[in-house]
Amino acid sequence: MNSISRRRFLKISGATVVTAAALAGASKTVVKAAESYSKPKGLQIIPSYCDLCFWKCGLLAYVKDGELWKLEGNPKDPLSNGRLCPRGTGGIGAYFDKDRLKSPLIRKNLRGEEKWIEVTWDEAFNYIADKMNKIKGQYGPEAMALFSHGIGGNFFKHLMRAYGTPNETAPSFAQCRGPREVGFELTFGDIVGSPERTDIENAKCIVLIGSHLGENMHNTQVQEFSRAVEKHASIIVVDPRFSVAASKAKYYLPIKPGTDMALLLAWMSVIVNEKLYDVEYVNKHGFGFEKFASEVSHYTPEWAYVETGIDPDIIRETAREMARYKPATLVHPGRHVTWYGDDAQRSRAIALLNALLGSWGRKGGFYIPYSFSIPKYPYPPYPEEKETVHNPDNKYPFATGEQISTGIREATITGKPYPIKGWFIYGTNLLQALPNQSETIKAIQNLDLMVVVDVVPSEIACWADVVLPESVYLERYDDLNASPFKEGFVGIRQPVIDSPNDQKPNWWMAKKLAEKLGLGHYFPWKDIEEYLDTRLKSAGLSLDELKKEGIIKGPSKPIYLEDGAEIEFATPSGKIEFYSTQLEQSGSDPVPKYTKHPEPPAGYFRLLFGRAPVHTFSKTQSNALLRDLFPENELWVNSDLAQRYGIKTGDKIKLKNQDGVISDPIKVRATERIRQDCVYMVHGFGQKSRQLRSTYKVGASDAELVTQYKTDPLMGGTGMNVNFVTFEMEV
Ligand SMILES: Nc1nc2c(c(=O)[nH]1)N[C@H]1C(S)=C(S)[C@@H](COP(=O)(O)OP(=O)(O)OC[C@H]3O[C@@H](n4cnc5c(=O)[nH]c(N)nc54)[C@H](O)[C@@H]3O)O[C@H]1N2
Ligand SMILES: Nc1nc2c(c(=O)[nH]1)N[C@H]1C(S)=C(S)[C@@H](COP(=O)(O)OP(=O)(O)OC[C@H]3O[C@@H](n4cnc5c(=O)[nH]c(N)nc54)[C@H](O)[C@@H]3O)O[C@H]1N2
Ligand code: SF4
Ligand SMILES: [Mo]
Repeated sequence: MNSISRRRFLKISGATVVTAAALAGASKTVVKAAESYSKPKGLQIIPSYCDLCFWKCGLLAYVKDGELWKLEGNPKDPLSNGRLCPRGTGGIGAYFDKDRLKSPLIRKNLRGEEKWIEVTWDEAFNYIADKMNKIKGQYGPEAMALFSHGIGGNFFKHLMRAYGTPNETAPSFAQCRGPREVGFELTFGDIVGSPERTDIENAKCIVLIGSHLGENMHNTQVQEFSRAVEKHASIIVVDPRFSVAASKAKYYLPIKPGTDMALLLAWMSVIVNEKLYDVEYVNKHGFGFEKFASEVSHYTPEWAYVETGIDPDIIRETAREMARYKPATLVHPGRHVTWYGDDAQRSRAIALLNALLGSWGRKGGFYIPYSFSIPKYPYPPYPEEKETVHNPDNKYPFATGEQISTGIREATITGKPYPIKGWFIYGTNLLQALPNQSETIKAIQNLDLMVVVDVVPSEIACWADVVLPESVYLERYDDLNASPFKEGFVGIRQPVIDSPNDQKPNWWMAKKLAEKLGLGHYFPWKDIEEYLDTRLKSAGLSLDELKKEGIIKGPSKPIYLEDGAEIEFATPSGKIEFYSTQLEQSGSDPVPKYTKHPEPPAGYFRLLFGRAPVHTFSKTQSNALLRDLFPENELWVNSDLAQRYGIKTGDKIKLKNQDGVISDPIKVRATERIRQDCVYMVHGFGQKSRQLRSTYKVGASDAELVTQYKTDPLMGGTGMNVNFVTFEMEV
């Protein structure tokens, strides 16, 4: 098969552009307020960066006679390389979204009833400031917690620190890449980070363990993957589902879900026992190799076969294939790795496999990233803070500075170690993103204040006391983007069009609220241009130039060891820890071990979920351009299984999980491309906000069915692939 690749990638983007233009044409009736602005004549091309996901690709917005026309990649931007992904191209739909929030709202009746009173910004800020002052007086400032995802949260993070709370978190860590960062840090003394430091383009062998690149559409990675495919890189895909990436693979390993650790251990045993590892690299940089080798050498491919269902000969062959191309073999670390609760150890096993192949710091493996260093704004010091509540008694010994979101939720429910009475939520849909919705709702019911800043009436906004409507990314400035990458650069987000109604940007809200709270001196700048100008000047750069170009590049540096890049292993031994004394001291396994995970009971199937190329989590379903391309999610069911149950493609069924939760109806997609012990759906659908008319109960919600989760004992991440569902036929 030859699906994705550059051609398909372009085809999808192309289709989106056409629809975008059509929608822009039909827009005049939608955006009434915009008519009153005096629109500039002619074509303007304004650079900015995308926010359809958090990758921050540089874009060029084409505005014709004052109307948004189209979005393209900024050729100067190293992340987009001049091309946006299909979601980014469809970003115009966020501006035209008919369900957008238009003015601040205050709750009228009970939480979750979705009855609102429209208020002015001043009224909204007075209400919030009054409640925040009361919370501070009664419980202390630490009783407020901030949940935020995306760069737009920066000014609220600053506000909350100024107010005096240390509690700040996001589901994009402990429900996403957290375990990976901990597993890699324990091994190499450094995290993978975002954008991932994966040199996909130069890899000669790429191993994808569940990372479904091509459906998971992080632009740079997908472009690099297409180029690697064109250069005939050897691709090994491990996935219970025949993903788009699997269709590019030389080896496809349809693993039994939850058994990847067995495969990883067997691969390492083959590489160690056959002495296929990078001996020089391991001798030079490794610590505790002998102890590690003697532990892993017992895991034979025959043993792993029983766990994983993968033929032992294929395990040997793929291990040798990886070794053949070392160090240009990239065992991709994945991103959404919160699967089974032993995820930090599984990620550590992936790190160790890469260490054996010598790929950390090497071309075609993991490069050494750097960013353009732009000094922070010189703010006054923050007040002294209490300890956070996310990890009481250091229960999770390797929890990081990125706090555990479910830990903050737990403290909100129990009031321990101290009460949390206010949630400020920016750009994160906690009902879709956190496991076990009923715990989230229980926590919400304990709050004295809940504020949601969003662009649409999302599911989480339904539960808020105050909803603040934000301008979409095309209408606002945000903080500078200086992501760590293969080259240093700084990118700007700037408005390309006015907000159609009374929406405001985050920086404005944070500053105004600070003033109401008597914290105005923490926002000494007049407006964000002054803030950006100050930061850029201190790096010797010009705001005017950045506004014109969108991107300014910094001085270049080598990024591979072989080119003279410096690498530091910030582990206790100063080396790559094949054997981890830190883990040993904490009473955990110093070398990863295999844990068997419970299997679905008879008549039940493991619920798996992932991404569609044209949607981001739960945030793009109401975007008409993207909805056009992928209106609702489907349930992947193995064809034989479907036949046994008498269901076929196109039928609508409901799912019931092990706790009796029943989903909304979802269309069946009977396919050979998935194992019989699991079913699969795209995340983000089945939303329950009535005001979000275009998405209300469209498709089914995986989040609703994730009532069980397994917490990672090392770092507190929540494994969510541990739910089982059965089919409910009558719809
Ligand atoms: N289009 C689009 N792209 C995105 C995003 C988006 O919302 N939309 N979100 C971005 C973000 S933040 C993240 S974290 C990533 C997530 O993307 P990834 O990190 O690639 O993926 P996951 O969601 O963990 O994995 C889903 C894949 O894992 C497989 N899988 C499930 N269980 C197992 C198992 O036990 N073993 C193995 N080997 N495979 C398994 C599923 O069949 C599926 O193919 O995507 C990023 N890219
Ligand atoms: N069941 C389940 N849970 C998951 C996942 C899964 O696949 N399945 N994936 C996990 C992963 S990998 C991640 S990273 C997290 C992601 O979790 P979240 O970060 O919570 O992502 P979304 O669900 O897309 O929520 C984004 C919210 O921001 C709003 N929004 C969009 N644009 C703007 C804007 O410009 N300004 C403001 N203020 N708001 C905006 C959207 O309307 C939406 O309400 O979820 C995790 N949780
Ligand atoms: S990957 Fe796509 S959606 Fe994400 S920032 Fe880049 S273009 Fe936008
Ligand atoms: Mo994520």
